[in-house]
Amino acid sequence: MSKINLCVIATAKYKQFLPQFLESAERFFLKGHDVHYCIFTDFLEEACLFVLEKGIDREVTYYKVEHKPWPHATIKRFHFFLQYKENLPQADYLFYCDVDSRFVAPIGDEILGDLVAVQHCGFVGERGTYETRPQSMAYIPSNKGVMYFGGGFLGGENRTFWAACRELAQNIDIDESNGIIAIHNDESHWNKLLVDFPPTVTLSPSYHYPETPERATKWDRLGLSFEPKILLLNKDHAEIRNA
Ligand code: UD2
Repeated sequence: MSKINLCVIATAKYKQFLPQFLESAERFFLKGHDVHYCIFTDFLEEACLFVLEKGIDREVTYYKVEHKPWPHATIKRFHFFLQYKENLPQADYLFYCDVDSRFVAPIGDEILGDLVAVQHCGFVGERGTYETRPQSMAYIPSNKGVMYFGGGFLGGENRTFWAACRELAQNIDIDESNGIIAIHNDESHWNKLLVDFPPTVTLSPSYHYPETPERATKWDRLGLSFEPKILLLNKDHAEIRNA
């Protein structure tokens, strides 16, 4: 049995996803392992109530972070983790998952590895939309990069996870000091890191599966099909980010 920290960020309107996220993690995420939910949120009391109401059995710890307009909550994710590194439970592996996700089938030992990434559902068979501006630390030249990874689920073994967080936070800070935000925020930096340090575990789009599988039409054309394991929930981007 391994000790696992599952990190999730839920600020402002995204808190509405927390109950279903935790409920589904209880049912499907690494059953048989010692999983601790680490919730980064801007409103501790409200978040705690959600959990009490839903009767989550596994350990939960809350870490207070400031909410700022989009894309702060996502692009600062590695900063949030590092800010509380010493307060997080000791773990063998750490994972991050978007809160607007739902685990819909058993997620097991296949996700345990040194550096874990998931292939983006929308870019199967394509190179994806990397950052193309050389001024950005997330820049990937046209002769590099073969697969596009989603930012919605990532993780790794303790030391590797923290080394990656430090590298990513530093690169995001450098961009910020140069007035640059990478095209897909944290996801662009994550993809750049994976060009330099390829993942040891590459998860299929089963772990990045759109709730409305329109994007999956490409899969049909390629003769591919995947079973959903992590569902990416539909949302009204403009409405939910308006906080
Ligand atoms: C993609 C990635 C996401 C991130 C983002 C970068 C997937 C499934 N998702 O999704 O991980 O890399 O692109 O642009 O690959 N959040 C809050 N409060 C807010 C806003 C965001 O808590 O006000 C958190 C929340 O956990 C959310 C996550 O940040 O799930 C990412 O935001 P998103 O889901 O809106 O990002 P999206 O759909 O662009």
